[in-house]
Amino acid sequence: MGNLFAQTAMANVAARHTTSLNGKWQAIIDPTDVGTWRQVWKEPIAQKKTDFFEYSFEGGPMLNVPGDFNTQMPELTYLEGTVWYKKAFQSTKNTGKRLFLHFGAVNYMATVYLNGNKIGSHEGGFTPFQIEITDFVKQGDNALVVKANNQRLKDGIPGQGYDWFNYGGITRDVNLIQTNDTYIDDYCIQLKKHSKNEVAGWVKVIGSNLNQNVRIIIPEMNINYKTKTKSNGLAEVTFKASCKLWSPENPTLYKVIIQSETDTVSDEIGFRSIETNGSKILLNGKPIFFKGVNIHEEAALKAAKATSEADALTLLTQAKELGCNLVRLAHYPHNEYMVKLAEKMGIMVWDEIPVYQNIEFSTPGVTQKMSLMLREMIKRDRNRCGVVIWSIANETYTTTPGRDKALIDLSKECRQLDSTRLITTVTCNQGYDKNTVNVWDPIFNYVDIISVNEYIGWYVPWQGKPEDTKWKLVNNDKPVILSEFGGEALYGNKVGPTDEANSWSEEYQEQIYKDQTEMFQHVPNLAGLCPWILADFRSLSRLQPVYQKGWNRKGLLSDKGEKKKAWYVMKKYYESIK
Ligand code: GCB
Repeated sequence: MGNLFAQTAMANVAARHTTSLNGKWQAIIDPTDVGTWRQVWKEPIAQKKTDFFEYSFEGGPMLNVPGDFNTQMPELTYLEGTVWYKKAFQSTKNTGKRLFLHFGAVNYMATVYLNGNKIGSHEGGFTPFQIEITDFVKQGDNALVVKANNQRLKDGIPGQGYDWFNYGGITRDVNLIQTNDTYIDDYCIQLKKHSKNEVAGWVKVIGSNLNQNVRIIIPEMNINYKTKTKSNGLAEVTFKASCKLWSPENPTLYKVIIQSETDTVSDEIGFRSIETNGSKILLNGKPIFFKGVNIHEEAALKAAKATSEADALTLLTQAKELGCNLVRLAHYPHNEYMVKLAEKMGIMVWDEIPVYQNIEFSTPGVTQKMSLMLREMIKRDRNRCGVVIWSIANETYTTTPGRDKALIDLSKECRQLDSTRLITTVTCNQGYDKNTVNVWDPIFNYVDIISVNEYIGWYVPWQGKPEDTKWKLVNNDKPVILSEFGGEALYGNKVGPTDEANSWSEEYQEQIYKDQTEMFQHVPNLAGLCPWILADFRSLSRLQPVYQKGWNRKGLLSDKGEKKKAWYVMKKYYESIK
């Protein structure tokens, strides 16, 4: 069946007619990927007495889906390679219906086989994809095999080096989705840019009946809006709506029913406006300061990939307790539970794709991957009013060939896909000239927010008194977010002089935060903060054998959820901002 690629997943899987394929899957552990030439997905059956096969799903280990494979068996801890997964499922052929396989995410490369045939593949560990199986599925028993490979690739996104744990496998939910022949693939229902009472969007149907009447029903607002698709299946949506605006204080969501003649999808949507005015960020027309925190998709206390709504609740409750009104979901799109729950809890979301540090921008195919990941993320989250920022990259370098053009093009594509949210890119290219921080990267001319990672007091020593630090900006007319700052400390560690970085002491980290809060007062255009990071997280690049032990210890919380001294500094600072 050749080199088939998966499709970008339809929006809002939770509202579809689904059958979950979560649970125990059979597995073949294949670190050297021999299964590819042995073609394990064919699952041959011995015909003669002399036949034998050196592989089988039967009698092998079982893995939980969703879940990373690394934390499910000790021998998989450091695996960056192939695991084959198998799930048998029953299906009934329904005339006039279509069937899709939907994966929330598989890290990093997924190759999917059904009943012995390859049906699709997908690259990228943090975004959903779907494969239509209407024509491949059999009445009765079906065998689904997925090759999940989390090998790091030079031309991957992210590339080979990154400071988080490379959790592999089928890390998010798997569902079968049944639709009618023509179904609602995607929609966008949100306030028009700069408006607080006008909805502007669209609905897209896919299938053989592209000419359809479409309705948007919002019972609580007494809205029953009618529109029609054009011959391309796209219906424009525009109507007045007097709604309670969504905000962290009042995270109002409305039930919104999107209905075509052949499909209905129900969502909970909030309405708010987000924009900048000079150096200010305005939510619903009023200046807002982003009290943020960085979070990795790692389950608190479990040292494993976060996979469930309960995991999301724990992380977001911690962020709330710190006083946050925003979470930066670093450095890749987190699972949908996280985004939806944040919105319900009144926490704004910064969504980001894993264009991280040393990306091979000029290697053929790389910019296409970036753009696909961006489209997959936006398609999944565009109806989440909680998402206020799309971030297209973290810590890229002007010296990397092709970087400027790639990011400029991506920022334009992002704006074209969604002109309502704020777009940013994060850099750490600033210069330090005595006590002046010089933010010079011209890439900021193409985005709405200047986001700077500075680790003054940790990677970069203070050059004078924190409050005397001066900042020079490449563009004075844009808001600034300090998107990362902090330092490492092992919770409870009492060894060594606390005024030395090498002590890994809470006191040293606490002092960094105290100095930082002094400096914040003097950062021009400061509109938000995201300390690095909510909690200690696993990272194989952290080799210090006594204090780090494979963990990045910059958490305000330990990996056990204990509050370090710096937590209280940051919390107090957020409390002081009204
Ligand atoms: C950074 C990166 C982040 C790292 C962090 C660190 O600048 O954006 O991914 O984990 O620094 O701890 O060094």
